[in-house]
Amino acid sequence: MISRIDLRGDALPEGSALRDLLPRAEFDVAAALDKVRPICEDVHHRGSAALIDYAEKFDGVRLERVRVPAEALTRALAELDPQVRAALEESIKRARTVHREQRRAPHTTQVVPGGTVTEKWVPVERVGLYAPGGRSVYPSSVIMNAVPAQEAGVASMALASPPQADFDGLPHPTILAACKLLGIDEVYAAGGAQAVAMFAYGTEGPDGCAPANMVTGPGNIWVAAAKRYFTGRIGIDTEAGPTEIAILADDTADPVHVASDLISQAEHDPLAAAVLVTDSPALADAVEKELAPQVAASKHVDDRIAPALAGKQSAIVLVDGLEEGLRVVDAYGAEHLEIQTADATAVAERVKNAGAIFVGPWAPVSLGDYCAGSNHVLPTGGCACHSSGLSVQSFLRGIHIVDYSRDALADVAHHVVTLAEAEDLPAHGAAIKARFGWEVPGQ
Ligand code: HSO
Ligand code: ZN
Repeated sequence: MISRIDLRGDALPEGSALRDLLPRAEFDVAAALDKVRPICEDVHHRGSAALIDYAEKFDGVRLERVRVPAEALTRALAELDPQVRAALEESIKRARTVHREQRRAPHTTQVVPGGTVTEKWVPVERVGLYAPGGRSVYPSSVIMNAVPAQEAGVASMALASPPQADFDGLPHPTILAACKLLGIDEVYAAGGAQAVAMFAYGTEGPDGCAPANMVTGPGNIWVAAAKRYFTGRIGIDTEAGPTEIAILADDTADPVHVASDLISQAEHDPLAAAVLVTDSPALADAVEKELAPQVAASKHVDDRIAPALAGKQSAIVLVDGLEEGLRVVDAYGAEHLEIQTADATAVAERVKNAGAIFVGPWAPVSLGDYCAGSNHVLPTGGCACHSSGLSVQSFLRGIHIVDYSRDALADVAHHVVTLAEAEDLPAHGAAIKARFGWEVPGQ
C-alpha cells in the first residue's frame, strides 16, 4: 500500500543528496509548454471565438457566451444548500480575520538628514482568479484566492472556471455561489490554458475580458504550463503541482489520526503525495495497519487514494530520531507539514521549510484546507524552500519613494560619481555633476 524508506543507521547525507533520497512526483511543466503555446496564441488572435471552440473541444459544451450572466450567480447562491452556505461564510470570515492583519503600512526610513526612502504598498490593479472544474470543484479555493486579493485592496477581480456540460455550460454552481458570497460578479466560463490566456491577453467584444496583471489559482498541468508561458507578462501565484502532506511523528502520535490525515490529501489526486517521517517503527507499523481499513472505507479509493499512496511520491520514512526527522522534513519542504510529536509547538518552531505547519493533534490539514483562517494555496514540489503561500503580500507591490534634499545629495555625490566611473558609466556620474555646476562636492 505504501513503501518504506529506511534512513536509519548511517549519517544522513547533506543538502540535495538528502532530497534525492526522498519521494516526489514528477510534474513536467516544461513538457506541457509545447501543447499550451498554440492554444494561448489562438486565444490571442481569435479571442472569445477561440474560447468557445475550446469549451466545445475540452469541456464538451457549445457556449453561446463566455461571460456568466449576473442572474446565474444570484440563482446559484439562492439554490445553495444552507449548510454549505454557512460553512463557506465561516471559512470566508476566518480567512478575512487572518488576512486583514497582513496588510502593510507604508514605512519611511531616514537614511541621512534630508534623505529618506519610503516603501509604499500598492495593490495589483486587476487579478484573474482561476478555479478548476471536473474532479476539483473547490469553492474553498475561490475563497483562498479571493480573500487575500480583496484584503490587499485589488480593485478589479474576475474569475474563470471551466464550463460544465451538466450545468448548461456554466461553471459549477458552488463556484458561482462562492463568487456571489465573495462579491465577485465578473465570471467567465473558461477553463485550462485558454482561461489563463484570456486573462493574460484580454479578449474583445461584448463578451470580452479586460487583461489582468496577475493570475492566481490552482489548476492542472495545463494551467501551470500556461502560467509559466505568461510569466513576465503577468504575475502568477505559483505553478501548483499535486498536493502534498508530510507528517513528522513520534511514538506519541495516534496512528488513527496519522493514517486519516495521510489519506485526506491522497484523496485529491493519484499523484498526491503522503509522506510519514518517524523515528518509531512501532508507529510506522500501526499506521500501515490502520491505512488498510480506512482506505477501503474511503470514497475515492481506486481512482485517487490507492494510487496516490502506492505511488513513488508517497512513503513512510524511518529515521533515527527527531533531529534526523527535522532534517528530512526540511529537505523535503512539504506543502503541508503536520507535527505529531511530543512538544509539537517547540518542534514546529525549528522547521525551516514548509508551505504551512500544522501543530499537534488538533490541527489537521483538513482544518487548514477550509476553516483555520490560514491560506491553502501553498508551494508544492519543494518550492517551500524559496516561496510562500498566497497572502495579502502576494497581491501587493512595494514601491520605494526616494526623496533627497540638495544637501543630502551633495553629501554623497562623490561616492555616486566614483561608483559610476568604476562601472564605466560616466553619464551616471554626469547626472550628479550637472546639478552642482559640474564640480562634485567632496571630490
Ligand atoms: N489541500 C488542497 C486544497 C483543498 N483541499 C481544497 C480541499 N479543498 C491544497 O492545499
Ligand atoms: Zn485538501
